[in-house]
Amino acid sequence: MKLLVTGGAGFIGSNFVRYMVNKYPDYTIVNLDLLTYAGNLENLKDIENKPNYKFVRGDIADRDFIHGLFQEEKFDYVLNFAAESHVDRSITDPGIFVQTNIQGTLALLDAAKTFGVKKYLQVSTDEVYGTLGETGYFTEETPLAANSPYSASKAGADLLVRAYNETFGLPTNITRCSNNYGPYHFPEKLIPLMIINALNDKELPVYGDGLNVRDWLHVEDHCQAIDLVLHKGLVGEVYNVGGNNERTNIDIVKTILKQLGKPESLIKFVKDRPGHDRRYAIDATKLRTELGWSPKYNFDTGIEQTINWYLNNKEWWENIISGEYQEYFKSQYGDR
Ligand code: NAD
Ligand code: TDX
Repeated sequence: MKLLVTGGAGFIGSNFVRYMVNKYPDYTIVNLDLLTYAGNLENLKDIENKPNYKFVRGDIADRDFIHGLFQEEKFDYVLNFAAESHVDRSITDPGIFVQTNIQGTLALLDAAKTFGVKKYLQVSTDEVYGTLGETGYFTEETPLAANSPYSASKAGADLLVRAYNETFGLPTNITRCSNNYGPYHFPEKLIPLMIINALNDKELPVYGDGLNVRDWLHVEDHCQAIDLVLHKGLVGEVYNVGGNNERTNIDIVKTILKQLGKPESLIKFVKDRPGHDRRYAIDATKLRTELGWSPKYNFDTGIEQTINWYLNNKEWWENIISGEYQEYFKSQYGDR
């Protein structure tokens, strides 16, 4: 079996590549990544020399390149993780989100249709469903109601995937996951940003009142869910993935400060994110009952391990925050 994993140098993609390379020595895993600011081959140092792993640098939205790659490699499965993934960046520069997330998905779908694959799996997000109030959960039947340019681009991509299944009979699945956390999470996102700022005794910028709720899932549990959907998911179906770990942002920040022994005076409430979704919560019943998925991490131990990972891998994140990312960091939060 030959798998194309796009975006395999990013946070979730690199965790997934590692998981698959180790679990399936007989599969060949081809990691295609453009290495944007978020792509980092350091994430894969421990497996880069494995015989069943190969890296290719390229853009999923480059149609000629993608066509050529499919022609040459004859993939059995395609898993599309590659995306512009940060909501705040989509507010300042939506165009690249349409380019990568929609045009890139279209180029992959066209190549999969032209050359034929056993399955095309699109890694999507719960953000396509919009926002919840105090109660209720997103199911696979919840209407799409994206609120940010990021989630709108992911919803557009999901509809293209659906259309390629309905119109052309391409065997597809879509997974929609809640917020992931764990090792190699890029330091622009809430959990790693807060850990790193706290370690550096810098302010922790909490948007609005800090009471927005996210449903946290350990990245390894997400990888296991994708593996299940790839092998057992019914063609054409959507599967929600979520850990039933709802936490307010301020709770997360306080948990981090407590474990690191840092004072809550570091917390700074800042201007809210425009269009900030209030609450996400996933109903993953379909994945649990139909495919037998069950997450192995409980949030309290998962977050403790994750904080320890950042403590033990200082060099990894110091390299990131001293590079190009620093400029973006400054434009968002000032030179602190
Ligand atoms: P990430 O930003 O850490 O990684 C994205 C990767 O895609 C990077 O390696 C980047 O170099 C690569 N990439 C970007 N543009 C590319 C292009 N044009 N061609 C090839 N590669 C390109 O993102 P992540 O958090 O790992 O998210 C992975 C996927 O999971 C995304 O599709 C995202 O929408 C989805 N998702 C993420 C979360 C989460 O909590 N992080 C939750 C649900 C869904
Ligand atoms: O500095 C911050 N302060 C803050 O209060 C940052 C970066 C975030 N926040 C808040 C905004 C959100 O309510 O924390 C919450 C989480 O924010 P992000 O880490 O930016 O994640 P989110 O916007 O929830 O989106 C993430 O989960 C779904 C991923 O980035 C998406 O790619 C995924 O689809």
